[in-house]
Amino acid sequence: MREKGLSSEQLFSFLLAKKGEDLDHAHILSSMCTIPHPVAIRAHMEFMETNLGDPGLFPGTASLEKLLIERLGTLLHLPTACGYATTGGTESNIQALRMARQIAGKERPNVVIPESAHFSFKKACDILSLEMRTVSLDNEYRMNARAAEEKIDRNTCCLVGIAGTTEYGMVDPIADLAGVAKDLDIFFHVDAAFGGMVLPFLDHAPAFNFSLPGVSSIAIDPHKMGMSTIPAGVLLVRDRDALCSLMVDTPYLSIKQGYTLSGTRPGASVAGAVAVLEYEGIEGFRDIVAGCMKNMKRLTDGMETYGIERAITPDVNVATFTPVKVPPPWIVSWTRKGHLRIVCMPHVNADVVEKFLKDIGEHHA
Ligand code: 0PR
Repeated sequence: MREKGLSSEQLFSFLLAKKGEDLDHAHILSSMCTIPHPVAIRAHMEFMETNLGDPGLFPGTASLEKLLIERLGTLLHLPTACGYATTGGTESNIQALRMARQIAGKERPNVVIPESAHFSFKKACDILSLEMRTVSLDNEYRMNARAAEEKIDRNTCCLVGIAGTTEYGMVDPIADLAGVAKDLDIFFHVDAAFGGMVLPFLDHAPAFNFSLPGVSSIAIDPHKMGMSTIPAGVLLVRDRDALCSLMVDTPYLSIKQGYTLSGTRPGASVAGAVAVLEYEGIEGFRDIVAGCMKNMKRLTDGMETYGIERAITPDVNVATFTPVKVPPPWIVSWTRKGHLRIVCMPHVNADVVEKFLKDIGEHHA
């Protein structure tokens, strides 16, 4: 540390210069995060000092977390769902697998997950010493329920399905998988970290939520399509006993037991997440999601007029294409199979799409 501190002027000129080195969202087409909603930013600022790790000190903020769980549980067809606000999909997925492992109590537990699963499952399996069994995908990048069933044995503690895959935006056949899990009495976790805030607002979305009796838990992230501030994830659980299998004693806190992974936890981004839900409502989110889908369609049509074909027609707003050179300053990403990937987040608006298409047109010709 410095012996003598900086003046606030020096300090902020240093900090803002660093911020200036960051890339501009106007050209970021690769991210599953977006510019936070103005009400999320305002709410976040109001709740800076709150710590949900000691909720007895912040009962008002804690009740906002409860409201967040209730709102998202209701959105996913289980108003009585329990759960808590995590730091994002990674923590939700780790905790879901931890729950499944606790409940099953197997000596050599394994989990069955699709090849398309986010790398957070690899982390979860490493931490929890779980054998990870991956199921290959069909030609539409979805996991087949029969193929998943073949990998399940008496040591399987969890089956995982993805509702909105990171790379291709596909939804696994969640209803079929839920049926398999129900028949075999296996914990079934749905990773809807991305798709959870998209699918409920689409007209013809595949089933993926708690309306399917076999679904045990769902990860859904306000800091992705929920337009909240980072970090804001949510883990929703059907059965309170399952969640309570994660309980540890927290003797000197205002609550005597806790099931969260983090200790100190931000209330600010929880307030941010609630703010967006309350401000936009179902109507607002329908418009936001419809806008993203419309922009993705325009992008896809535009690319195809240049002969750049889509890799697949996605279920949510993740567009993928046959590879093509992309000029700077555009930031895109590439799937493991080498497809060009563009996530049509709210900041990738109609204007951005037109500018991108114009640049691609000039370079591709
Ligand atoms: N599950 C799914 C389906 C995901 O897509 C992601 C992240 C996670 C879980 C993990 O969520 P957290 O990152 O919140 O723990 N998907 C993006 C990815 O890894 C996250 C991301 C966001 C990446 C913004 C880049 C970026 O700029 O690709």
